[in-house]
Amino acid sequence: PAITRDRLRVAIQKSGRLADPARDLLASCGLTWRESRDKLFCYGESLPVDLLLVRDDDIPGLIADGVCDLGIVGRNVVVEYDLGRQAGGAPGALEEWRQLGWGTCRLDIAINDDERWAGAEQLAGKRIATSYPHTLGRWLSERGVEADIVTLSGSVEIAPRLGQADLICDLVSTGGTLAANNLKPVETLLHSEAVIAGPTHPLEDGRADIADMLLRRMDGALRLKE
Ligand code: PRT
Ligand code: ZN
Repeated sequence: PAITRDRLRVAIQKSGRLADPARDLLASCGLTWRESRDKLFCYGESLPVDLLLVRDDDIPGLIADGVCDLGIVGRNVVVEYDLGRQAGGAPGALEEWRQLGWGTCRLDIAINDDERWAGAEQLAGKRIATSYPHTLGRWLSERGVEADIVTLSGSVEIAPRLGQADLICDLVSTGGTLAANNLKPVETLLHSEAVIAGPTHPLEDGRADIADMLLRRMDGALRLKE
């Protein structure tokens, strides 16, 4: 069913690493908004653009379901979501409409720092803890390696010490957390940054023009920062 709306709805992270930069970017596009009491929905005052403040993991699904039109979210979350859909036989639903250049990190394989790394083949039969089972699964299958993926929603870095896994696949920025857990990165599966995620199809009704205007302003704001 076609959803008709004359206002654009943008999903951003409610709190966390991407929350403040996302708000700053929208503010630099001239958007002002009123926060509702539940702080979930923000009505845009200066432009017909409303915000939904959610957990980052919920952003891809909100766009895929047409509840939101665009989202500001890490590529890692977008890729994992679309690979999960494809694993279930559905087509991918999301595209990167813009790359924002911040929120950068890598999705890395990390092993105990006293172990030698000889390549992906050595992962055969190993237990790998991760919050990114689909992204890891694709990487392993591209290399013909069969390993046991242990999906954890958090605290992935301590899984080897707890005996839950032999090694991990997790996000890394400075590498400090890996080092503190006696782990070292050995392979990078994905280079990530914050992106504007949108549907694979163009927006309909008045939302297409609003999105064009917002993205033009964003491009200007991003260029000014360079
Ligand atoms: O509550 P909600 O679900 O919305 O938030 P969240 O806890 O899932 O996400 P959040 O706020 O931690 O991260 C949001 C996004 O920021 C991620 O999806 C990435 O796109 C991006 N990002 C950038 C990172 C990091 N850098 C990062 N370092 N996300 C997580 N980390 C973790 C890393 O895994 C490690 O555990 O931060 C820790 C510190 O990293 P080091 O390498 O600097 O020690
Ligand atoms: Zn999250």
